[in-house]
Amino acid sequence: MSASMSAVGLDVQALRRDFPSLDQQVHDKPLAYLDNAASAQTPLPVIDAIRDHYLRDRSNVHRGVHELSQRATNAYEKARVKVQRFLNAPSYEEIIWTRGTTEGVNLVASSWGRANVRAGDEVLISALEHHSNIVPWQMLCQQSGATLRVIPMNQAGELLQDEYERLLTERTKLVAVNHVSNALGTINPVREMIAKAHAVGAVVLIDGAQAIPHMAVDVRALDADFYAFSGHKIFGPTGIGALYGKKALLEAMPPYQGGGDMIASVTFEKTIYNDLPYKFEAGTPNIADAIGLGAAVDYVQKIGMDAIAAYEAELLSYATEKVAAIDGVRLIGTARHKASVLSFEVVGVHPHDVGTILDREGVAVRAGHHCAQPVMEFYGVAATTRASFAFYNTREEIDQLVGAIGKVKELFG
Ligand code: C6P
Repeated sequence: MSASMSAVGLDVQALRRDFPSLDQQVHDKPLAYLDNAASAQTPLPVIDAIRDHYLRDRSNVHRGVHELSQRATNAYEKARVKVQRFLNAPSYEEIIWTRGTTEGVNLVASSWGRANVRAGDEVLISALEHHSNIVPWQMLCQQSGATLRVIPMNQAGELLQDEYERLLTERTKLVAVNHVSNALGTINPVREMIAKAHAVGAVVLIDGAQAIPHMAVDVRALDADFYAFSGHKIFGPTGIGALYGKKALLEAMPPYQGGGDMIASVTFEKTIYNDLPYKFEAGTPNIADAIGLGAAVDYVQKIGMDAIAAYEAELLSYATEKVAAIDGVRLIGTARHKASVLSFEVVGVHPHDVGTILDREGVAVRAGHHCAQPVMEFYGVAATTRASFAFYNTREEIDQLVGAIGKVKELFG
């Protein structure tokens, strides 16, 4: 085992060389990038895949008979199959390219929701949701006359499963919950939650934005009806993501948007829609970034999702112990099952001040409400400071974080 090998066998120093952006100074300090839950860094193979597309194959997809268009189409569709296999989805037809998790949720709320949700029905979300898994359902409920219900949580940030069971009734048409909370890091027991929802006939959407970079996701084993994620959280480009949906559901759903590529034929009298997945992909897609996301999926699979999860569990436990031991620091979110997120407050100091001082020490974190204002309200804070880890982070970077929090206390003590 080389000196840079972790206890679980990840050669972190070697992996870091794939991420040139990690190797820089910020305010004359070495960068400790601990804002991965917002956007992770991008490795060279992903950058190369995008570059290769622009250098060699740049053209539109599904439209040209010429060589460049054929090559671009092949690479683009190959990337879809990579995502399909990564999620263990039965068919490539069930993978729809989106701009990210937000668009995936909006697609389901607009298309499935408008076709299936009526006055008197209920949509069930949780107290842990990101705004993008709240607002589209609120909009749907306002339009349809349905009622939005919320699964409550405890002080640790765990959803109350008995309350969940109580809220599930024959009126529940859809359950939308995240796999991992972005504000607290709680891993929700989605497999069991999906089974319970199915028992009352409800359809389930899982917001996988924060789970996808940290653990193996198997949509078949979960029996998820819809699973949405974003490319930029899994070391891929921004502006691209994917939505998995069960074929039977997708086939029965009306299109989300109208335009080119989503049609089989158009006359002024009638349009026949294209087959899956293209029915949901109107207009020229984000070709280069879909290819980049395919490369990102290859990249993490090469490392191994289980190895990533094991290494990050070690890192989170080290960070939790170190940060919790600092006098005057309160951890926010202490669920038994957590992934890669450490939210905290330095008592008496505004998180924006904490974030700014940490930045001066080279430590990049997110300070704010994390687009999860109901979570902040639950804990009675306007915002938290959030450190979030990826497999390329190290114990030394966590020590740097701890030292920087010490600086905050020195300045505000
Ligand atoms: N959370 C964070 O710093 P988009 O913006 O569409 O890629 O992802 C939205 C989204 C949905 N669900 C969860 C659980 C998320 O964490 C996010 C994005 C970022 O926590 C940016 S707000």
